[in-house]
Amino acid sequence: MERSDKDAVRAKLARSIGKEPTYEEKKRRKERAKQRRSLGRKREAPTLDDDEEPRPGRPRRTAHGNDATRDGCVVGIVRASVRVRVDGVEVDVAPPRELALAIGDRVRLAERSGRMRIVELEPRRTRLARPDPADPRRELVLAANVDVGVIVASVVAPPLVAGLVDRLRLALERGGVRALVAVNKVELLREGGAEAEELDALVAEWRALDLDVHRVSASTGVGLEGLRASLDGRTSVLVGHSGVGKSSLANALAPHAELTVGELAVGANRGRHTTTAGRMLELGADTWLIDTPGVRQFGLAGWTAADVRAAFADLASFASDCRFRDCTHLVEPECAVRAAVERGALGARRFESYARIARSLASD
Ligand SMILES: Nc1nc2c(ncn2[C@@H]2O[C@H](COP(=O)(O)OP(=O)(O)OP(=O)(O)O)[C@@H](O)[C@H]2O)c(=O)[nH]1
Ligand SMILES: [Mg+2]
Ligand SMILES: [Zn+2]
Repeated sequence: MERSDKDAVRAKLARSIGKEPTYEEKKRRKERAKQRRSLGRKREAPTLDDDEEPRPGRPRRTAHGNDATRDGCVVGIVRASVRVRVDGVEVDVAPPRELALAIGDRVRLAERSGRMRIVELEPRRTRLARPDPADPRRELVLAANVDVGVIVASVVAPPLVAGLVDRLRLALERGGVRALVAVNKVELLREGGAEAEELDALVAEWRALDLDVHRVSASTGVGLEGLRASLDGRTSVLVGHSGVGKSSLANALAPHAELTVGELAVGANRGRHTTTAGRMLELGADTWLIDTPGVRQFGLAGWTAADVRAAFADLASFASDCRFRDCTHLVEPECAVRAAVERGALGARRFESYARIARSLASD
């Protein structure tokens, strides 16, 4: 390279880091500002908590300016980019600054300065959300626009945490998502053992509450056909504690998925969380599955005591006989719910799971 060339490159670099914008750069910036203004006018400020119900047949908002826009679905999110499926192809785009996206979000893309950018977020039809640990008044959406939430638990390693299943179910149903349970690693159960009996009792309890339960094993394939059938033609999300086998199930269900499972990342300093970002996979025609990172706890911030009472419909059916109309069933005298537990009309475990959640509300 000639010396003068190098000088020219240096001068260009100096300009490009903002010291002295070139004429072209000034023109480009002006153009971008104009696009941002027109975008701001036309967009109906999508937000994280957009509660607007999608209206069937609602006419599409007009495209921005003369740009061609494309509809896509968010299938993956990592810190530096968002993966969007557009017309059957996955593209990586920059995360928009003003929108917090979730896997499953429907977005609109447009070309901006030669790159595809997300310019609009469609209202979410359903959602699985939890409070942001950093700011419990804010919600983090784990998955959007899903039909089914598969609560994955494992019989042993890690042991089944019934309370987490309850909480996930409440959060799913509140977000408009039908919950079902997949109990994984069933091949590890010793037949007739205490754990097997314990599981039978829990499963009976869940089924009595109209919760579909599948006993499965990602390792042996047991029960996968039944689970697969209940996901057919729908979009589903796998949720549950870390290590229960969500990614293993996704791999077993999706023909070409190669998600990382447990062993490979054990020992990493963040503990056992193998999956660190959600991912949407194609299981078949119109059938999609989202794998999510494991949750340790699942807070229900934003829920009132009345919300929780209403969510436990089986308890509520006894509550009309409580002495106090706003009885919490925890401490009040002449409580018909606790009386029902005492005479065996209401499962003690079911009551305990209610009581645990009701007591913990303040600490979420
Ligand atoms: N015995 C047995 N082990 C399983 C089964 N399914 C998964 N595992 C093992 O359980 C461990 C955790 O599996 P993952 O699929 O990574 O669990 P995960 O729920 O995705 O965990 P996170 O990504 O951390 O949330 C791995 O060692 C798997 O091999 C099963 O059906 N039987
Ligand atoms: Mg995983
Ligand atoms: Zn009561």
